[in-house]
Amino acid sequence: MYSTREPAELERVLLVRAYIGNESEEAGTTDEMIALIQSAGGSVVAQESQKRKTPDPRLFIGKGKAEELREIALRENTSTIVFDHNLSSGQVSRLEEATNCKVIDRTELILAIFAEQARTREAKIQIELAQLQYALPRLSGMWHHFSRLGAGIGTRGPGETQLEIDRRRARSRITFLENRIEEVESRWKVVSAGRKGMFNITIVGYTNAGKSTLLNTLCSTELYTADKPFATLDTTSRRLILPDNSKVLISDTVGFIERLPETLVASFHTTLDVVRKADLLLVTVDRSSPSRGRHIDAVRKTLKRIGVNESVPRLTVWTKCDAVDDFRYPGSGVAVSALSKFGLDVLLNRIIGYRDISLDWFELMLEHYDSTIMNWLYSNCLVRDVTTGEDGSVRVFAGALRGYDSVEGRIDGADTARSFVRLAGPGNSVCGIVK
Ligand SMILES: Nc1nc2c(ncn2[C@@H]2O[C@H](COP(=O)(O)OP(=O)(O)O)[C@@H](O)[C@H]2O)c(=O)[nH]1
Ligand SMILES: [Mg+2]
Repeated sequence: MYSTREPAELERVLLVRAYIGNESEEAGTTDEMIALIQSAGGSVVAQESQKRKTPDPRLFIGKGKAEELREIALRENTSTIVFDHNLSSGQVSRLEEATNCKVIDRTELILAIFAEQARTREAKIQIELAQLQYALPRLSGMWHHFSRLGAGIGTRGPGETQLEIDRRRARSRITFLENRIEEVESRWKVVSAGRKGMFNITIVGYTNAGKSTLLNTLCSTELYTADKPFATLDTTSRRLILPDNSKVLISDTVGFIERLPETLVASFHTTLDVVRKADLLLVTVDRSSPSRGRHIDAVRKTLKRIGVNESVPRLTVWTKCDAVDDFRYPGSGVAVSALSKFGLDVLLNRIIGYRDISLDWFELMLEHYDSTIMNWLYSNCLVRDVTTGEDGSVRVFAGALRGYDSVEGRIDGADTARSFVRLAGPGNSVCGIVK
């Protein structure tokens, strides 16, 4: 279901999880790991867990357990063990020694999926950088790791060339990639300057929440969607026409996951800029997933980790409501189904509400219809109403997209401008007279 490879090609995997202290298995976490492993081209043939007070500094799990894993791997005919934890390089090599298997930790697994999914140049640069930075302190361990086992999960991307590169070459490749990312960033700055005049919405959420499908349905586009983690690694922005005929920009980006690797957060800094710079975040939550509580928590933590300001408005969008039997209207947020189109009108109207309160509303009186000023207003403001008086004077009711200063600067010295009044909001109440 998650992988496009034939089952025979899937790498047989033994999945290991340790529960530390009073941790216990949370609903959905094992299914998620199975889905991640399938996305990376593996198939879980056996699972093991261990309860421990603290992780063992040498092996993470106990020595006895490691020996047991070696036997299970032999019996199940697998030579790959995936840990649902982040391990130190020392732990990985000692575990490989003890189990005679290739050992992959959570970060390496997620990096492998990203490498597999990367399509654009930007995504490929960012993922290669993340993989190299992760591999650098582990290079000695990896030499033996790759030379012994050849192809498989985690060997795509820089892994293939790891054999012949030494640390120095890895470092110079990192510098090269960092420079490329800077180039991408400067190009992005131009793009984001263009976004300033528009209300920017970014769809965020757990991986597989239905973000790309929502954007496709709203904008009638055909972005790639799939029932697998991390189908999207890039940011795509589209114009969305609202029911009042105004336009906003809406962006879809990479999904989040619990314990998103640090190296990915750092490398995908540019991609994630669209989240930090948004005027409104649509926080999608798969209403049909039994793990939705955990997902909400992971998304909240990730937004904090990537430095999203608390002041950016967030609207919860409950997705896939068609797939829920006992559906009750949620207390807050909007319930939608991209499939049946249920709730999309409510969502669009809520977006209008958020957009409207973000604008600087004003009333401008012109001596007569001044087409130069009017054209400027139409491209820099949301013009809601234009009325012409008996004397030919024109009253414009609009919201500034780039602040009052931009409008005041434009009409300053213009002969036709008779008065300019700042309003408290789209509701017309005056908050100060400027001109
Ligand atoms: N039943 C149902 N499935 C949906 C809906 N929206 C998305 N999906 C499915 O959920 C999976 C993930 O969707 P996608 O948009 O790729 O998720 P993303 O990772 O958040 O971008 C796909 O298999 C979609 O077909 C919906 O409204 N209803
Ligand atoms: Mg997507």
